[in-house]
Amino acid sequence: MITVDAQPFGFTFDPASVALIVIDMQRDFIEPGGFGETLGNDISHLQRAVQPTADLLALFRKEAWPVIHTREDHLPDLSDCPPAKRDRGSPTLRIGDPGPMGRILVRGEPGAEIIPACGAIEGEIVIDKPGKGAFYATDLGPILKKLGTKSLIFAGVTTEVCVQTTMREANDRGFECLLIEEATESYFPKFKTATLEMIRAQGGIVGWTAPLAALERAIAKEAAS
Ligand code: C5J
Repeated sequence: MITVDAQPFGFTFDPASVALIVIDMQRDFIEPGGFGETLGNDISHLQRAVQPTADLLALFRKEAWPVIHTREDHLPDLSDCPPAKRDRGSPTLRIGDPGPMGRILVRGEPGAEIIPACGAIEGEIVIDKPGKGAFYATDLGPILKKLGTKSLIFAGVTTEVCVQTTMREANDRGFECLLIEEATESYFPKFKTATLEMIRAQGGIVGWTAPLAALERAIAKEAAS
């Protein structure tokens, strides 16, 4: 067993039943000229999560532990996009509209792809999800059951939306969840701070948070023992 120095207390996992889940590191959310920036968001906040997420991916690949990536996107005919999601508010661009990197959040379009620094390699699982949570309307549950996963380590964007929603879904399904603090970001720094606090409040009501270095130390300690 490996124990990470985490908040609100040590996060212990079995390397035989851990998986990494990297949420929505997509071009349209993160890259200059993408949908996120078009909406007026400061994408530099999200870019801070890129290198730590790449480092976390490298760590899992070195250990040969399972890696799952998600993408928030929709079928080209938008049949999996509820009108409540597409029509809400009065944005200049909506899901399915032509945007700076192809149709916004449509599967197969350039903007829906994962940024190259965090892209999936052979053998890794990529899940396309129509919702904010990665369990809703996807095969994630059966995939984790088949892998025998009990503990999930989380990274990705945005902290308070798709990362938090998926972590809560996972927590309700009985998974032990750890969010790596530098490997997640929000367009709104105060939302990231609040989300980390919410996750670990009340004795870890949703799960744990820890810096990447704490996970690296814990793995190195186990390897040396
Ligand atoms: C994600 C969003 N991935 N903020 N989506 O968090 O709409």
